[in-house]
Formats: sequence, structure tokens, C-alpha cells
Amino acid sequence: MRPIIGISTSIIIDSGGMFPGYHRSYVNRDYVKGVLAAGGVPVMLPMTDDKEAVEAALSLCDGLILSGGQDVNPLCYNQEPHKTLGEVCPERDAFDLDLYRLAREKDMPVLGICRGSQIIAVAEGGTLYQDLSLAETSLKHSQGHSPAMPSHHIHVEEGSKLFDIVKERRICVNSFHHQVINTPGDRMRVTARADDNIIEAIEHKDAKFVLAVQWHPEMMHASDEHMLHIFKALIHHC
Ligand SMILES: [Mn+2]
Repeated sequence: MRPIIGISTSIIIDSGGMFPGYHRSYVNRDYVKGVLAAGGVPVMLPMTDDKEAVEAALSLCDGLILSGGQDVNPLCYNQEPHKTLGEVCPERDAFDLDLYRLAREKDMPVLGICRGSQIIAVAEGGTLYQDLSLAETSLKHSQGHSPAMPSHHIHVEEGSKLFDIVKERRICVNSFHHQVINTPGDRMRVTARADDNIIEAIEHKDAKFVLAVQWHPEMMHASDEHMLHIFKALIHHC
């Protein structure tokens, strides 16, 4: 049996075409392709505030991917919005935080990507930098070239799940974020940093598999074995 991987989705609002202003549930197709390439069965989990439906939908899944997207509302980690804050979606914050909490209750394997990694940090009591300008950073974390191409290196901690997956202390990742984890929460361990010390991966200390990465492995999985192996590790733990 191939494991069923629930992927959190967002909404996109049509700006033109036949239905301007229309709301669509969506997720970038690379998440779907990444799960399929790694041997899993992807299932899109539509955003809703119907908690019973969220729980029922997740109960059909063996693993969870929290996907990328908007900034996390800083009120979720007891901060006021800084002027550099980007677009937030409080409905999606509640949905993603619910999904993560329910997954943890079952010790379901979870992969958090970009915003998904930030959601995990916040759910675990951590905090974010609302913008990289508020952190001490020297690297460019918003690359201008193809998302399938890496742009900066990260240092991977030996003895971590991420090291078990990539088996290298230094790998190159893509970068599309203006926010980043500040404190990861007590139950989380930092397992990768960029050369400017920015947190690029965290893992749960006790869970079967909770890995959260700041970059976008789904956009690189077709051309970079390390990134495919991240998806394979999630599916293996299911
Ligand atoms: Mn980065």
C-alpha cells in the first residue's frame, strides 16, 4: 500500500478570466509531483474552518505536508505586526495549526515547507522574524532565478534526520523567503543553518518524523536527488 500524503492547500482569487474574484482551492503542482515521485499518493486538503471536516480528512492520511504560502500572522506568536510584514491569512493559520496539532496527536509524520516550517515552529511555541531585515543576515534569501536551481548553501547538523537523508554536511538549496524562524520552540532542534546563521531546518526531538525546511525541496525534486530523498523519507516513515 502506498502511503496517502495530505497536502495543506490555500486559496487563490482569480484576478481575470471568466470568474474574476472567484476563490479556488489550490496547491502548487510540484508538491503533488514530489509525493508521486517518492512513491506516495498525494491528497489535497482544502482549507476550511470546519474542524470536524479537517479531522475527518486528516484521518484518511498517513502523512502530512504543510505547504508554503503567506506570512504567519504574528498574533499567533504574541507579536504585533511589524511594518515589513507581508500578506497574512488568519483562516489558513488556524487551518494549518489545527492540521499540525491533529497530526502530532497521532504521531503522524509531517514535512513542513517554507511557511509550513514556520507554522510548525509557532505551533511548538517558537517565534519568527517577521522580515529578514530584522535578523542579522548577509545572504540573499530571495533568489531571482529558476526555483529548480539552488542559490545558497546550508550546513547540516550531523546526527540529525536531515543528515540521515542527505548524508552530506553541506548542501545547496533554493531560497524564496522573507521571513525566518527566530526561536524554534523547546521541543524542536535546529538541524541546518545558512552561512549567515539563518535557521533553514528544524526537527522535532521526540516525534517519529517532523522535519521542517525553510527552502522548497518540491521545486528541486526532479533535478536534485537530495530533495527527492526528503519526500522519500517522509513516505518511508509513513
Ligand atoms: Mn534561505
